[in-house]
Amino acid sequence: MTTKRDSGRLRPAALFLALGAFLFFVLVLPAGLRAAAQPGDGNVVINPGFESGVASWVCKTCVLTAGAPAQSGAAAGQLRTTHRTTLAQLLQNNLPLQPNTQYQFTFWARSSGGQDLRVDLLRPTTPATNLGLNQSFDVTTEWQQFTATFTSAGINQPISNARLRFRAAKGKGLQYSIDDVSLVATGAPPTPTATPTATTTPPPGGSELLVFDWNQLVTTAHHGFPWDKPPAQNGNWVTPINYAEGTFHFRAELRHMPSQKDLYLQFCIWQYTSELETCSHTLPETKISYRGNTVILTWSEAIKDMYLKNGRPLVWSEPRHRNGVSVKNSTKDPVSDYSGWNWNGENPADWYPMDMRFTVVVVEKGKSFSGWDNYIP
Ligand SMILES: [Ca+2]
Repeated sequence: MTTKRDSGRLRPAALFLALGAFLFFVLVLPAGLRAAAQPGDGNVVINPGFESGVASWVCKTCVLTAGAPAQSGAAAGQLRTTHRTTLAQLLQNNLPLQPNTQYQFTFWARSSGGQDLRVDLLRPTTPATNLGLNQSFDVTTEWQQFTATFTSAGINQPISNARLRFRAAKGKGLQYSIDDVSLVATGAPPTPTATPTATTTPPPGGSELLVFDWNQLVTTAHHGFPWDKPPAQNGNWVTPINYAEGTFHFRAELRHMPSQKDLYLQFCIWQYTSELETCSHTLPETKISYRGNTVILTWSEAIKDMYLKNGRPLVWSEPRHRNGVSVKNSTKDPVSDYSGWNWNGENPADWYPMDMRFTVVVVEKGKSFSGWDNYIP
């Protein structure tokens, strides 16, 4: 039914496969293809090398095609300006961005007459907010790689609607080639602001605990299991307050992911490493249908009703090992490369980075929940 296999342990077979894949990438694939073929390297730009045509890119006052000459792979973005005075713009919208985080931005470009490019990153509000990048690059007739390092600015929480914008020089019929666009966080995002307990107003009677509050990107480096080890709330849940027979309240806020999917976010707690495991159920009403806009879903489940691995309950008076979320696809298989799952047939680049907030509150046995307003400002 739920997490069938031990999700925390990498089996020898999986290690062997991973090593094989690594050697394949390093020894067999030529360097040009390698750059284009690595999904999930933390790059938040979709279709960064124009190998999927012009998908996810928008051209204003210009014509955009994908084709030769390419810096890597089979294609680059080929942009031709179409107006004498209005600057052409190449855009990618709805990028996730963390606040106050160091990013590295790189791309390859050339232009037919050595005309330059200006690149900025903005939030398309009215007025627009610059997000820390606004720079002109000295493009020439030869392919060159350009790099800018910046710290994201102008926001104080993660957003999923950043806009990357290339602006061409003035002139009609200018020809640019752009390839391998990359925007990668190189610094750790700030600690989620809503860390358990400290900033939260205690509810009447003190019968609730903020158990888990993931509020950042989930990348392939999380292997489909963003978790918290050891758990933030790791005390005795039997006495003096009986949370063990209480209820978990879940709130999922999925802000952005690279493609439109139906999915489930399942909350699990593991104990004694992975010997004991309990998980919320992936019921039809907990299905999240991401169609490009933020989805917020709340639900609850009594702890005693949750799935138990091998039917064995956790020992709630003792500390737990970790808790976290299992990202599952529409057939309820983990989108993970742990345990030899190999992403269960999914392309990890369609899933990660996933910008989400997942919050869990436990309510004492017999008490009612004070509501999400106490936790989500
Ligand atoms: Ca390319």
